[in-house]
Amino acid sequence: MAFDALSEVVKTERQGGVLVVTINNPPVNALGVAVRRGLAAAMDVAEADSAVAAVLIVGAGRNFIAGADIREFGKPPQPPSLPEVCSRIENCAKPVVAAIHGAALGGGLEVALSAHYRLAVSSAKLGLPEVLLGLLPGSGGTQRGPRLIGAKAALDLILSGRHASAKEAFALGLIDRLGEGQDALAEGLAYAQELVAGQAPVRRTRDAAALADTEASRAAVDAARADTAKKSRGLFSPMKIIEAVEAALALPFDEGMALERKLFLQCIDSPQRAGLIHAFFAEREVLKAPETKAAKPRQLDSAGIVGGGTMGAGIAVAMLDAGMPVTMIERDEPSLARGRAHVEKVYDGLIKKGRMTPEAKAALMARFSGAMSYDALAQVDIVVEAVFEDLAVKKAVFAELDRVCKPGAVLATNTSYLDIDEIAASTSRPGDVVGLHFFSPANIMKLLEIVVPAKVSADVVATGFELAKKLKKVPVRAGVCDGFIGNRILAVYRQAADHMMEDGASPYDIDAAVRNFGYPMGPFQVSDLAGGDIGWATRKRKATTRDPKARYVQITDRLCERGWFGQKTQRGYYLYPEGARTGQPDPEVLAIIETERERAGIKPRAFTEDEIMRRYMAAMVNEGANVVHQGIALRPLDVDVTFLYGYGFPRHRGGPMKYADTVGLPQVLADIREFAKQDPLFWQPSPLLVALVERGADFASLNQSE
Ligand code: T1G
Repeated sequence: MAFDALSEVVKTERQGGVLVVTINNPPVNALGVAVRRGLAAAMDVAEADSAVAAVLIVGAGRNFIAGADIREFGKPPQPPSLPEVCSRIENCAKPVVAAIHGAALGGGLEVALSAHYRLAVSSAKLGLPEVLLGLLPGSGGTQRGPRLIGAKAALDLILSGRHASAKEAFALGLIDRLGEGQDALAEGLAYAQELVAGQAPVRRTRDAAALADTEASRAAVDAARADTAKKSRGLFSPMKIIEAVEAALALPFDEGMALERKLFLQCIDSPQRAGLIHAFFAEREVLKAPETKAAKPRQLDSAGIVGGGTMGAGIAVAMLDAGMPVTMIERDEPSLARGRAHVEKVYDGLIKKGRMTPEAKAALMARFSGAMSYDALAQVDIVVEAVFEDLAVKKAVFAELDRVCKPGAVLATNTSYLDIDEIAASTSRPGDVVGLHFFSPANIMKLLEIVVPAKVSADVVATGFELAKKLKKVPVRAGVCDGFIGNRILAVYRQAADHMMEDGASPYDIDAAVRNFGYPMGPFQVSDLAGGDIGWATRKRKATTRDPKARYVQITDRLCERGWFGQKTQRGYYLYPEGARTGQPDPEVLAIIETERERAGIKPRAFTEDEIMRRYMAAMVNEGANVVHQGIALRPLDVDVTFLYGYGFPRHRGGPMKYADTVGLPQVLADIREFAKQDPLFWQPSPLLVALVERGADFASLNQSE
């Protein structure tokens, strides 16, 4: 029987009495309009063909269906809608089987839920992750899901957005059959033929009865609402999800579907949806750097780390977790022992929490070795230097690496500030030197700035990206400048915060405003966590080159002079009695600020939360524009991903540059020009921002493929 193409992405073929409907819409079989039309047409074919006794829906390629086509959101909807396609499938007069492999996510799982029977191979992943995009399941997931698996299980899946394994899905009742092999088509066909032979009836999920225990269902909804109220930190869609699932308890199916649709469209209109979908695509676009397109990565089977301090040990853990053998170099035995202890401390902590066994730790540590001689690095594929942040010290390390490492080894530095071109130039192989800027704790923080010096070869940069993939990090390509992308922009908006503090805003009000904006912490809490001594050392290092005309707020220096570095000294901007992690406002700090204002001749004034955030974000966005303008970041989305994964920027706002587009660049520029009236030296509008406003464009216009 020849294939009958209902659309270029959906094909049908009758195999015996089963009509096999194959979705083939690379890369992930997203439910774009052509797929929706193809599926609806396939149901018509099935019903019209008397030789068809059952229908089997499968996906071609790596996945079943990864959901609605996210790129269609925000654009004018094209019929049929996915809810219509799902009810078409559910109302098919012949049994419909969904055979799942790879991902069945969002609308993909909703298509499967509208089928009458579901099978999944053991490697399949099933979930309703719409909440991660600021949405809710908009094609029956909130109505069919609870009816099939109960309110509690459905709310857990939908509110977490997590992917359930096929095994768990089977246990939940989300699927009826767990495939033995990995061939969904073969397993699905056998299952459909078995159903036909057994004259299995059409079984609509809308009629499933897992909500029968109304008391338990009610309790699940109430518990989820209470928990979400505490945890959702201003997110829009979680409460809409609960409202939709609650409707499944109380309303007839069709009315529940209508309410789900209404709530779904409210989520579509929320700016959080735009921010979260931007983040989804941006974290995939950052992988597409000129070097990753132009070159293949080098071998990456073994690694060396120079330096066993906090960063060196964290990087070693990340590499051990990724399955790599790691050799750590330290200058002497005690330092090496300290380095090993830092690494072991991470795993001992996991064992204590019951998240690792001593055997697993032993297996990991078996791939860890330490040495004092650089000769131990002669055969490794990549070395990451993580020693004290001093140029002379780093050059000495690279001279040793240049002497011992094999040809083709990648020589990386974890410097956060120093000039990598100068470090590279100190070796005979500058083409092999690259910056790999990890963030502390390096085994936890996802961001990895891949810093590209002038002479580096493309395959070395591509190797940096490959390492990021191996370590499950999010890589962002950055050019060489003081602070690269993240720390350079941080330095500027941190200054803006200091200016506001000296002008009258309390550091505690500034932190509160930043938290209300969606950050986990404000700038003064962050500096207390990181330790004020690091910033102090940087300010002292820069004192000789600082522009004497530039405003310099000395308040933090006053605290550092007293040894108040933050959590590690039980006080900084906040007091941390008995090592508490949450600080208390400190009246002595407020007194010091008062004194500094008098010394600087400043009459304090009031700041509203709105003004605090406009200044804070204007400083961040303006410097972000400079970083893009100077080619340090490839696109505005690279700045966004840097701040989402390295600086706690609230994901639902999409990143600073996306946020600026949401506010409108003319407004941001107007704010900067307003602020420049008091301080024209600090508030110099970025030429890129001015140019974009003049041509009526936004930052998104520079994110090509978006
Ligand atoms: N729509 C459009 N493009 C998508 C897509 C989607 N749903 N999913 C992935 N892509 C693109 C992605 O941008 C990338 O493109 C390529 O596919 C490979 O993806 C009505 C409202 C499925 C687990 O949230 O989680 O259904 O960069 O690099 O690592 O209720 O993609 O190559 O150009 O991630 O193998 C709900 C999102 C949608 C799932 C595969 N679904 N996708 O991971 O590949 S909302 C999701 C994923 C919805 C309904 C609602 C992952 C994956 P490019 P990749 P991967």
